[in-house]
Formats: sequence, structure tokens, C-alpha cells
Amino acid sequence: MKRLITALLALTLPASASERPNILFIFTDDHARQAISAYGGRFTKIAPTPNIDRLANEGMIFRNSFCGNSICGPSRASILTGKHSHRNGFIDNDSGRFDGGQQTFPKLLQKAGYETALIGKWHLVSEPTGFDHWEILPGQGSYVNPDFIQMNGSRKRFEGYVTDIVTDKTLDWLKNRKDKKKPFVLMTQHKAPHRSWVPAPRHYKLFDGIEMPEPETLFDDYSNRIDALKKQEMTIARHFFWGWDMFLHGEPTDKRFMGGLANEEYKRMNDAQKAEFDAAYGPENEKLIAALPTMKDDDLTRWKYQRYIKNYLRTIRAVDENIGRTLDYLEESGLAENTIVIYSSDQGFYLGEHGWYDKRWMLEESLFMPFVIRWPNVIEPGSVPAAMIQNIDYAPTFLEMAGAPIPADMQGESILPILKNNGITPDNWRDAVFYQYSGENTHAVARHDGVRDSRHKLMRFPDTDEWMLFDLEKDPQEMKNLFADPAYADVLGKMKTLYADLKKQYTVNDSTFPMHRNKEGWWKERWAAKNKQTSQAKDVKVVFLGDSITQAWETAGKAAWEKHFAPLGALNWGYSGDRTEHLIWRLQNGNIQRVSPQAAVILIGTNNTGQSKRPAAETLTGIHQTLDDLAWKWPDAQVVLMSVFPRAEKADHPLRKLNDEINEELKTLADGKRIHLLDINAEFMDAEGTLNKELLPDLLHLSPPAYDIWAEALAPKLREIGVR
Ligand code: SGN
Ligand code: CA
Repeated sequence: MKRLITALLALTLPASASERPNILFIFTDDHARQAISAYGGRFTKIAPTPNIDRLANEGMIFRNSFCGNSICGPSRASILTGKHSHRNGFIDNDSGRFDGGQQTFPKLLQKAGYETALIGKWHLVSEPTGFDHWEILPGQGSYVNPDFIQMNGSRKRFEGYVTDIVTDKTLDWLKNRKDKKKPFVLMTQHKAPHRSWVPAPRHYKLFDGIEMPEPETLFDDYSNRIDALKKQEMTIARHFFWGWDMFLHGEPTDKRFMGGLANEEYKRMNDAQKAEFDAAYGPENEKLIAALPTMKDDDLTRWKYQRYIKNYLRTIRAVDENIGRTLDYLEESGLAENTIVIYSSDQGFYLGEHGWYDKRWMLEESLFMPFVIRWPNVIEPGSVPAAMIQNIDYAPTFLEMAGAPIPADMQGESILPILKNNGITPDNWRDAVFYQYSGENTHAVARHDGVRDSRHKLMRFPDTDEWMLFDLEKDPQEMKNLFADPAYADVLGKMKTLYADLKKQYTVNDSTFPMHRNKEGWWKERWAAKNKQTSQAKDVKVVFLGDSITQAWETAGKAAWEKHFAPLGALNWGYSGDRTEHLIWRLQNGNIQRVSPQAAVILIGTNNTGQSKRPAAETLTGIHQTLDDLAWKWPDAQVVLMSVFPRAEKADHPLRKLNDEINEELKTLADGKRIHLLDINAEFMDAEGTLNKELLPDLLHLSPPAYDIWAEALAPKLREIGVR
């Protein structure tokens, strides 16, 4: 019946609503579901979020909404691209630099006739692409008197509180946008409630005198789980800075605080602002300092928890107020009817659960992303879907909302069928989500990945070869690892299969997961030198991509290179020892798109074989991914894909056979239009397949005469495909 009503509604929509809808995406940083009253939870009564709740009541609230990598830049990159981290290249905040040359939903919506804008936190290092207008916070941004980077690259400082200012700018853009006939997509991205949780002055004293409820696991001892949980550095008890997090001045008077990081936000304040801040926090600070010498550890942890949570919730109060202001404006301006409003945040957060702040873990609190959506006349108000959705779904969803096609390489699914059908889960919907966290220095959380279905969660820690299995129904707080529990053998088997299936579906394996080698000095140096060379290069007609065999055009192959390829302005992007995952990382994080060659020559894969005997099919997914990346970077460039050169003396050697297998598969990638296969392997061996040691002296690398052979075959090939 409900379905029928929705269908009828769709037929009788007012003209304005049947136009393509606007999309307003309001996004915060680190907003945990436990701190949104519409989701319930322990702060619902004390610190409600009435305006987010209003959106939920008038729209839909997703209770099973997850990220794919619980950290800022990666979540944002997944949202923009509809792809998991290994596919969009932004795997962590430490090394990430968003490859703005790739496909993103704002670019596709622009093409479809939308006006696109982004205001607030961006945090993807490179400049935003695909937006008609943007104004962003530098890096993490500041709460107090924030700076904004302008589209011309300059910085401007604005006096006031960041959440208010981001909203002012949002409303200004809505009021003054250039082409009001176009539908728009506007991403309003707040800094709050990110660390270091500085409230708006009007909220300094909000919650004073109130005792915030503690989570049951505030004093978790991490027993019954793997040691990685003990090794993190994100506890309330031990990892808060005296100045930065706790708002105390000077250096710590107690060694249970970390020192050395002053309150940088305080330094940004003018004298009047400082006075107001000190008046608000000073008295409590003095009380604490007086009590510290005799204070018990647990009591101090409780004090830290209270200070942390109150400030966190205060910053959310400003977010919620500003959402109210924005919704009011939509109402007044007549935009509300045809504007889809979404509220979400880049990942979840620990509000003292497991004794923590921060995120990163695939455990529930940080895996979760709030997702509330209002779409008048389409979404049945108050519906609560059960479907598992993920941040990779946003891009395809936005495209479908706009009536634009969804590219086949996006890994997410549009949630439109759920929105349009009262939140009912479609038959073929996913029953599990995949997760991958690549590890960062900050907070020392070990690298892991895993899978979660509606009842269980399996996590794998590759560096220590450990696993955790949780039964979320019996143990929602995830306090007991059931991995070795015989009673769960069947569940484990099922989850492992699911894990393998999802990895296959998303083509994530060691050969596709981008990796740098920055820990190796020479590699890092070469990386810097090559980027520099690339940024200065002119008239580059060919780029060579590969491993040591490509790198050695600089040594053993130098003469042939000078003769055949130097005149083409060729660049050598070969790195000794690289496997496909390293090449993928380099393409995604370097500046190679500064040049636009006519052709790329790729030879990669033999180290996937030699160093870890990877299955040929996996190596192939890595090569495939490289080719996809290049299609975005250089849509007009031709690719000469070299068959992986033979290795080992005899044809029946297992490593030789692996390379042969890869080469068989490579044939399926060549289309003769963009991708051309060049196989010169026969030149290096006799009729029995025995390698010629004059040409491959170490049975892997080429001698100068072998480079001549390669050059003599490649140069005409390049001419044939139009390089000149
Ligand atoms: C900063 C914070 C960390 C936080 C990261 C990532 N430290 O480094 O606590 O985990 O950002 O956050 S701070 O001392 O600078 O506040 S994210 O939201 O950008 O992923
Ligand atoms: Ca974040």
C-alpha cells in the first residue's frame, strides 16, 4: 500500500519538485553516532541535536551506515569517487595527496549541468577539482578566527567561530550563486567536532555543573582481544595534551598529561577572546591543579573524560544550531521543497568507549558514519532503513539523484531504491561491508582490514598475522575475540569466505593496494627527484613506467635511450624493486599528470612474481588498475604494454611460468586501440626457452645489447601508434 502511495505521489509532484533536485551535503568531522540524539545513546537527554533530529524525522535515518576506512582524507576521497581507498589512491592522511585528475561525482555532476560548490574542510592536500566555487580551510583548519584558502590560492582570515563562518559562507553562496537556473550540489564541510574541540564562546559554559554519563568500557583493560588494542596511543588516561586537549596553560604539573603541545587555538584569540576563554575555564583549571597531587588515576581519567566530552558536545551544539539556521534559510527562500539535505560525518569516534578518543579501528564506534537524509515528496518521513550503506555509495547516489549515468568503475551502489521505497532493503542489496585501514603513525593503530555483516565482524591484522571475530548481537561492545572459539568455527568459515569474496569484488589484494617505499632512503630520494624532473619537463612524448628493468635505461640501456627515446623527451619512471602496488601508489600520489604524453610504456609485474610468488591473476589486477588510472590521467595517451620479460634460465622454472601466465592474461587487456601489447620475449631465449645469458646475464635484468633489441622493437611500435 505504502509503495502505491509513493508511486502516486511521484505522479502528482508539483512542477518544482519534479525538476532535478538540489543536493545540500552537510558534513562534519568526527561526529559519533553516540552524540546524535536521533540515534539514541547516552547523551540524548543532556545534549540533544534538535536540528539533526528534525532532519531525521522529516526524512530517513540510516542505522547501518559505515565508512570503508575510518579516517578523514580517505573517507572524503571515497565519497568523491565512489571507490574504496586502494582504488582512489588516498589510503591514509600521512602520505595521501588526492589525485584530483581522477573521476569524481562533482565533475560528473558539473558535466550533467549542476553548479557545484564546496565550503569548509577539505583536507585532501591537492586543490579541489570539479567545483565551480570553493573556499576551504587549510589542512585541519582552526576553530578560532579561521583562515580560508581562496580559489586564487591566497589565504584570508575571518574573525569569529569556524562553524558559524562556514555556515555564513554557505548561505552567502546560496543567496548569490551565479546561475540560479541550474540545480546545485553544495558540500558544507565543518571542522567540528574534530580535535581539539574548542567550543564557540557562547557555549563555553554549556553543560557546566552537569555530570556526563560514562561509557561502560571507559576502563577497558583490553583482555580477551589481541595485543594491538593495548598498543594504540589514543587513551583518555594517557594520551591527552595538557594545553592542546585539556585547555590548561603552561607546562603540565602532573606527568599523567602529555606536555609540549600548547593550545594553538588560544594563541589565535585576541585579548578579549582570551579573557572570555580564561573566565570560562580558569576556575575549573585551578581546582584541578590544586587537587592533582592527591588525585587517584581513575579520578583523573574521569576528569579528563568530562572535560573532553563537554567540549566535544559543545562544538556539536554549534553545528546543530547552524544546521537549524541553514534549514530555516531553505524554508524562507523556497528552496526546501526541491533540495535534498544530507547530514553525515567522515567517520565515527570514540567518546570514551574502550577508554579512547579518536577513530581508525574497524570497531563499531569508529566504523559507523551518521547518515540522515531529507527529500520532500520522495522519502517517506520517519522511515528507518536497515540496509547496510557505505561512503562509497554517496557518489553513485548523487549521480542517480541528478539523473546522470553512474560509471561502471564506481564501487558503491546508489541508495535511491531504498530512499524511494520507504527504506525497504532491495532484494539484491549487499549483506556485508568491506573495510581497510592502512596504518598511520598517529595514534599507533595497527593496519587491518575486515568484513562486517549484520551480526558478525571479522578483522585481520596482516603485520602480526592475527585476527579478531566478534558476535555483535551477544557482544555489542566487542569485548571478546571469538576467533579461536570452536563454537564459532562455522561462523568463522562463513566470515572468511565473505572476506575473500568482498576482496575479490573490490579487487583488493596485495598487488592493487597502493604502497609507497618511503622507508627506503634511495626510493624516497628518487621519488622526490623524479617529481621535480617531471614538474620541469617539457614536451614529454613518452613516459616509461616500471621497475628496475625500466630504471636501468639510465645505466645499461643509456646508449639506446639516448638514440631512440631522449629525442622524444621521454621520462623514466622506473624504480628498482617496485611491484604493481608501488607503481599504483606513485601514479596516484605523484605529479605525473603534469605532463601529457602521447604514449606510456609499461613493464611491471616481475617483482610481484619474484619477491612473493603472487598468483598471476592478482598481478594482473594490479596491472589492470594501472591502466585504469592512466585512462583518467591521460585519456588521449596510447599505452604500450610490454609482456613481462622472462626470468630464470629454463622454461619450466616456476617463476618463469608465473610470468608466462601473466603474459597470457595481458593479451586480454590489449584492445589495439588504446592499449597495445608488445612481446619481444622470444628475442631473449632459444627455441627451448633457455635464456640467453649475453642478454640477461643474471637471468632477470638486461645487458646493453638487450636494451638495443628492446629499443629497436619499441621505437617503430611508438611510431606506428602515432608518437612523433
Ligand atoms: C590530528 C589529530 C589526531 C587525529 C588526526 C586525524 N591530532 O592529527 O588526533 O587523529 O588529526 O584526524 S591533533 O593533535 O592535531 O589534534 S582526521 O579527522 O583528519 O582524520
Ligand atoms: Ca575525521
